[in-house]
Amino acid sequence: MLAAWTLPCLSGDQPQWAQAWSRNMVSDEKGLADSFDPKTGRNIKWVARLGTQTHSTPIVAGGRVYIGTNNGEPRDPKHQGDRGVFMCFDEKTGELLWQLVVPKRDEDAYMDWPDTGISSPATVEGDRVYLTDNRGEVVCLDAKGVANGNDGPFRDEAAHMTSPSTPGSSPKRVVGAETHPEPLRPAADGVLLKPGPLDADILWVFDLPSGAGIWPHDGAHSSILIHGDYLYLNTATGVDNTHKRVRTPDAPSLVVIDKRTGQLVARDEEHIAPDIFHSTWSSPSLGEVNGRTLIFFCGGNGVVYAFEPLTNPSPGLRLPSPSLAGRGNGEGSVSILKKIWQFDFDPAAPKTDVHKYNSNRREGPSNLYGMPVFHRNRVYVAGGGDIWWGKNEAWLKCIDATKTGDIGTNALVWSYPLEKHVMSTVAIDRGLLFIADFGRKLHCLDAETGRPYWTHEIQGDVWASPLVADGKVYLGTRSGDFYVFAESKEKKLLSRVELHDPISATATSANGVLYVATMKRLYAVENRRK
Ligand SMILES: [Ca+2]
Ligand SMILES: [Ca+2]
Repeated sequence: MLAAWTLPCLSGDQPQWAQAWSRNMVSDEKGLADSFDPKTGRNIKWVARLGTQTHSTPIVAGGRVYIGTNNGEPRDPKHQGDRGVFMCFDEKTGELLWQLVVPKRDEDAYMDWPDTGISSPATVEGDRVYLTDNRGEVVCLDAKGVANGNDGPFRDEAAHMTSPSTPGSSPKRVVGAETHPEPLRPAADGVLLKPGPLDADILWVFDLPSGAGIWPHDGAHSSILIHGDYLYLNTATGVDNTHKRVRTPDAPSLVVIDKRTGQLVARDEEHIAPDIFHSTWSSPSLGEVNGRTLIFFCGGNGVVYAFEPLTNPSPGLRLPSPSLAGRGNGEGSVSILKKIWQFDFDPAAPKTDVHKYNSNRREGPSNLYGMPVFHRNRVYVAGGGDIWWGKNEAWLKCIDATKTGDIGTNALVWSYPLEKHVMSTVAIDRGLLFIADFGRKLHCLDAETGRPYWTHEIQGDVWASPLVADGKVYLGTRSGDFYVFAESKEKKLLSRVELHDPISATATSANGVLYVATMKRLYAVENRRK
């Protein structure tokens, strides 16, 4: 029975976003397609309907494909209206197996932006699926759903999926409104939706606003890193609805949660929050530097940090147990992450009163969206002015990860100016580095020196990261174009597929299949000529 419970992660699975845990956007998959055509079905294994906005990257594990989306095309008639949705498909057929449907935060639209759905990619280990949802809750789900029963300790799925808002009502979008994040209210009429076989089975929930004291802004985007028994994640804490005020100056930016219990066990104490220009959307990475394991993390203040990971407690040692109820962060009962170094990504930028540069496209602080990629004792970080509210300037920087303390220019190996704003994470393979920016350029550099080999003008803004797999570079853009380049020092465009709907997701490859998600569709692409 126990063996039947375990869903093994096959060697060709992709159970987390990018490589575990360097976050390098590369994959060892072989025999992938270099083009496909949804019109004729060429190289298409299956197509699944999503909602109408999909900003999450597909994750593949244990025979299932997971992706976050919205409820723009309801798959279950009982769930109507704007919701965060997280879908689980059968890897072979694309059949929808179950979905997590989460009501929106309706106290303030700026805490959970309308129609954006669940943007976070999942992280899967065995039969457990870890995810940050649109409400800023970290949830642990059963990969088998409720088909095998509603497992606990969490069994209140009915209340969790029932929205208190009346259908068709939209949350307040009032700049300056005095709101604060609130727990999910019970429905006014007291009637709860009834969980069915298509609904997710939640095992535990940790609410970041009430449990860790964060201020949700726009929507969480966290790719959870697992190290031993601990989940490391960025909290997506940010500014309020004015975009010029941080109301939770003591909020953590990086937290650690026990994967077994869903309890908060550690946090950073770097006082990052007051200087967060927008939000905290960059997920942590991990690497071994001269025999020492480090967690790398990009703060919303434009500073890159290295922390020592928590060591697993020996059996019998009691973990601190912060209160999950009420406000505050369980002060006194939560460990503080030990910092090894910090690197100011943009030393020339203003350091005080940063929010006065809101909407200034020429001058202001940097922030960081892409993940810090660890590769051969170096950390590669792309960042710069905020896409929506900040300066245009952006760079890719290569940092020496072997230093300690407040590491400045002496830790900077090289810096490469990007065209304009950047959300991508780098892909590094065979000495080549790929990244795309908002200047609508794909860049191929020498990873060692930062010297450019080539750039290519692409259609549309890039929210995704390039994926390098099988000697190819895959990249989708917000104009709905999907590009395939050769992984080569010489520029060679292999194909460009027009998918018409914008693409935010990074392509994923697993078990010989390439997954490409647009706003509305998930394509499983398979090379039929092999
Ligand atoms: Ca179950
Ligand atoms: Ca449950």
